Amino acid sequence: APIGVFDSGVGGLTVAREIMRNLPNEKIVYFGDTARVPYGNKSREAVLRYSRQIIRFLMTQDVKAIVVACNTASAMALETIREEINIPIIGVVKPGARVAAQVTRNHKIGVIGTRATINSCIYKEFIQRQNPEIEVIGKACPLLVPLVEEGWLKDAVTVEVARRYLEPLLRQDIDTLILGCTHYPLLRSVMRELVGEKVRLVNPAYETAKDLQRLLEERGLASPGKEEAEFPYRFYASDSVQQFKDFANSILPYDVGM
Ligand code: DGN
Repeated sequence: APIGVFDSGVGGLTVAREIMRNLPNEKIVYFGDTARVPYGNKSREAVLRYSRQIIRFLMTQDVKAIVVACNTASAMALETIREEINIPIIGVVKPGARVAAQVTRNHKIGVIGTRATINSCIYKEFIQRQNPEIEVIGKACPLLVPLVEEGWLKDAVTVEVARRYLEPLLRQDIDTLILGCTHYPLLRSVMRELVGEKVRLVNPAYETAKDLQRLLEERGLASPGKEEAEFPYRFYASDSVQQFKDFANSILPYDVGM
């Protein structure tokens, strides 16, 4: 059975990509809610309703586990939904928060994400549950998502926007920065340049793939291998399929079909 992965749009492909790299035996059904993106400025009720609808769809695809690839949906809907379904479900927030709490030395962690993710304070909550001494400084960076979707991954404009957002975090001397939005791992090199070598960058997409791997192994759900003949990944989008395809093909190493 495949893993169900969903996001508000194309961004969650960064999570799908980490699952493909780290769990090459697993099949994936990906759903991007391109009709209703962005989730970052929607209410909790709306994000919960959308997430439930998508999960219902993924269940019809016989998925064995679900990954909420969207930080915003993980922040606003995951804990409620977990109670409602009978297969394992994980989000991207907890894995990223756990690793950040482990790697920080000076106990000052910066988190960037959508406004909804930052306002929910969920990263802070998870981090301080592990260590209440850690200071967590959040910064919403809403302009970065459209820049990434425009493909301006190394553009001077993107660098300048990111610099403005990161300045207050760097002034507070963070030693760890969580890339708390699906799109930000694609800005890794820009971020690296801006924060310098001393700040640890935490990529929740990668940490989530690792957590998924552990979870599948623990529950005896890991796939031993996949049949070669069949393309193991299926993609669905609720609108703008061509744009979805273009973006997907720009970040994944093969044609997504659809
Ligand atoms: N996928 C969203 C997130 O990770 O928070 C970003 C895009 C959006 O819905 N605003």
